[in-house]
Amino acid sequence: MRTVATAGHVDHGKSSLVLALTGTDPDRFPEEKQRGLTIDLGFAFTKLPSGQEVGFVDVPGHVRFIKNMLAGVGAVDVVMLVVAANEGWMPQSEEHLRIIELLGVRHGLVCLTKADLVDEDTLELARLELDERLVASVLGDAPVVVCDAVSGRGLDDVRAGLDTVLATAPEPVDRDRPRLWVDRAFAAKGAGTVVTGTLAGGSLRVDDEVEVGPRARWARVRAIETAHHQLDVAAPGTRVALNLAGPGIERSAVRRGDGVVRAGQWQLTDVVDVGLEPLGNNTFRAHASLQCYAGSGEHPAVLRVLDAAGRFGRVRLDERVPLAPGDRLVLRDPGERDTVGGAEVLDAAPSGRARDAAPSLALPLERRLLAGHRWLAGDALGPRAGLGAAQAAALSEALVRSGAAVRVGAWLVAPDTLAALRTASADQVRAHHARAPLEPGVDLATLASELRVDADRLRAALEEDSELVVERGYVRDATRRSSVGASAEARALLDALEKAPFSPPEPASAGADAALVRSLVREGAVVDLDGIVFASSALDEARRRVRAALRDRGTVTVADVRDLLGSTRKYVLPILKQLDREGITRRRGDDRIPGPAAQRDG
Ligand SMILES: Nc1nc2c(ncn2[C@@H]2O[C@H](COP(=O)(O)OP(=O)(O)OP(=O)(O)O)[C@@H](O)[C@H]2O)c(=O)[nH]1
Ligand SMILES: [Mg+2]
Repeated sequence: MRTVATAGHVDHGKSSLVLALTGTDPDRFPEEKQRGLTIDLGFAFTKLPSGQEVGFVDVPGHVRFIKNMLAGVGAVDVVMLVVAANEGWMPQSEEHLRIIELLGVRHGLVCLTKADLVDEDTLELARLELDERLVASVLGDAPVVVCDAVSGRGLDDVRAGLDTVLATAPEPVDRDRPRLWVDRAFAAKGAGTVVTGTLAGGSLRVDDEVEVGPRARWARVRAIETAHHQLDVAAPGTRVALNLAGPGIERSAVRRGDGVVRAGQWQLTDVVDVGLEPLGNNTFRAHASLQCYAGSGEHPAVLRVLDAAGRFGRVRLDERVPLAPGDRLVLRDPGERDTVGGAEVLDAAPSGRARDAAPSLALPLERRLLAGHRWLAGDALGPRAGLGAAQAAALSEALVRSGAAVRVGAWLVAPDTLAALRTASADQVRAHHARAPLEPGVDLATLASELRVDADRLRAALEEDSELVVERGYVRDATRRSSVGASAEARALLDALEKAPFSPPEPASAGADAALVRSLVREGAVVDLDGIVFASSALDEARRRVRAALRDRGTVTVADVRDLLGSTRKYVLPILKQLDREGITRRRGDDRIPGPAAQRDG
């Protein structure tokens, strides 16, 4: 199935044509029927002579309801522009055509209707005017059909024309990234919440898990319906009604303008960087409050122009919607009630400052993303680039192969970014080694915060760096000897020693050989006192306790120290001899009194 939206000035006969073609009156509401005026979108289906199924989205022509018109054309790629022969080209004929162009619609059929109301000369004049209006537009080559909905004149030509246009227009794109902009949401009796819209970008199937933005609720597609029959799979381009099931998917939580996307595939965003396309002689003010139309939604938005030439802008929306590069927005001035222009999304989640953004926005998509973000998580590439998984994988391959990006852990990084980070890290680490030669290196988290990068990225960046080594949370120069204390054997010995600090086991009984003990002594993790190996922390603790006792009592015996440490003479004697050497204690007969270093740091 394909979907076609109507367009054209109020009262020009759009709904009448849809009714004549489908047998369904798209004006659903009593007020619409009463006033003979379309207020909100209407929907109808038919089968064309070729067998092609087509769904119509019938839009209102009145300028007051342009918001609803925009909601209807946001996801279609073919239009039927309707102009009444008796009135000719009117303001919303023009505005609708411009909107269609801004949205990137390239295909359509033009119907010159109400032909029964004019004579042949007037009809001919109307045709000429139409040609003039259309020639430089996207509908310059579109077939023009003369018709009227009263006598049925030309209706077969309209059907044939639609067939031709749909056959020439490219199939709706399928990137395996379905998105449905909700144009209606209602509670169906016994079925929960139903949303309708024109599916684009990929297929959806029953049981798919979807997110319903902006509130990013999770839901399951319970059923899909189109033209009153059930589908298991809906292809892009189809008008569908989705029955959604899930916690929090009550009717009130879903509105027109929401996006339904496959879970995890899209960037829900309320800030986008765009390329600006002012309409005619319009210009965008440097700072402007505008109405922004994205998909089927209308959003109060603030536009900030990013460059002197007015080519780029940053748009802040009132809420988060699923957007990707290539999406087109329409910007209207709520005060002037006028379409100022359009915008193409270039970056759906800009991370840098607005005033720095313009240069990278001028680049083609792949380079733009890297230039704008420096680091791109592999699984974010699809949402950021607006690509399905397979295409995103191919893009990341191509970026790496061309040298535009380097794979670092789970990220793609611009080579100059990586090089700069490594250089800055090396500088900091060497400075640290010079300052603190006994320390194993710089703490990774500290280094990361100094370099303003997150620790995971830094770790990944340094993993394959030949100059630096990350070990036990420290970054050190690769040319410095690795710390023995990091080994499992060393850890086992230290654990055993620390468990019984003042009556430590023989290192051999903890599985440590003499070489390991020597290395640990060199690193300062253990001390060897007359052949007995203690953890350095044990000696520190003994020092502390003996000092404290000397302060209290002025003198201590070997037996006192033995009790102080809960140990035996065998271990206490070597400790006291060490304290004598350090000048903390001094022998006097059988006692120990404070040595010259007793009060230092005590
Ligand atoms: N004589 C004649 N009248 C027509 C024709 N098509 C529509 N009309 C009448 O024109 C009026 C407007 O027709 P609609 O189809 O409602 O026009 P519309 O473009 O849908 O109007 P909006 O949705 O409000 O923009 C109605 O009174 C129709 O009966 C036609 O081909 N010939
Ligand atoms: Mg109508």
